[in-house]
Amino acid sequence: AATAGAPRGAFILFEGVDRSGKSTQAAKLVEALNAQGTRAELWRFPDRKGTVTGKAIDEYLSATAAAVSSSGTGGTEGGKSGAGLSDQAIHMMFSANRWEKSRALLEALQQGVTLVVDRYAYSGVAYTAAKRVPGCGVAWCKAPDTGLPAPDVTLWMALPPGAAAARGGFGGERYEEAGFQEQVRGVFAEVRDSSFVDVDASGSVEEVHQRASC
Ligand code: NYM
Ligand code: MG
Repeated sequence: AATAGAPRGAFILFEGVDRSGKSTQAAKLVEALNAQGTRAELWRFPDRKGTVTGKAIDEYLSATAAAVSSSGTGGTEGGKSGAGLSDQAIHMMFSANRWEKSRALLEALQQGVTLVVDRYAYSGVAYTAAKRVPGCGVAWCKAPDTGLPAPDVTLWMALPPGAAAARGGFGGERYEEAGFQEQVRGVFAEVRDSSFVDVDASGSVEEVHQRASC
């Protein structure tokens, strides 16, 4: 039940390409909010652990190229059936992953908890549309997320082209490739809406934190 009289928490979203500093900044923002007495929690999507879809998504993202091609011929890679999912199927999985958490997300907000969320539906659209699969344009990509709770603000981690890749540390997951990341950035630019606020994501962790928390 909602805490009587508690003001609704804020839904603060971080979006950006891989290696733009979202996870670091989201964690720091939660820490700062809690330190100033605002109840805040860090959530992230994909939620790989607390969901039915999380395991398939994790298998898909971590699959090697070899595992992907063998699953394409019907192999299941030791039961890792997420590895060879089609572009359409994995898109639905990412969306379903958000829907799995949507009720709990609304309940937390209603109870006055501020949620700082690391990626959400904009990532869903950007990464799939960036693949340029025929029939899977932006409108198609947005459809399954229609009706999800919307963020109050989306902090866009703004970096010049190539800067995120130059930071290095791509972990070898699917999508972590500089050329593809630039396509992803392009779709983000196309789908940004009035919830977006640009945060200059260059410079030190502390500098970006100051910008993200004002
Ligand atoms: N990703 C994330 C998608 O492709 N679709 C989605 O809906 C979401 C939320 O998952 N490279 C991709 C973007 C990332 C990857 O996320 C894993 P993270 O935040 O890098 O762990
Ligand atoms: Mg990543």
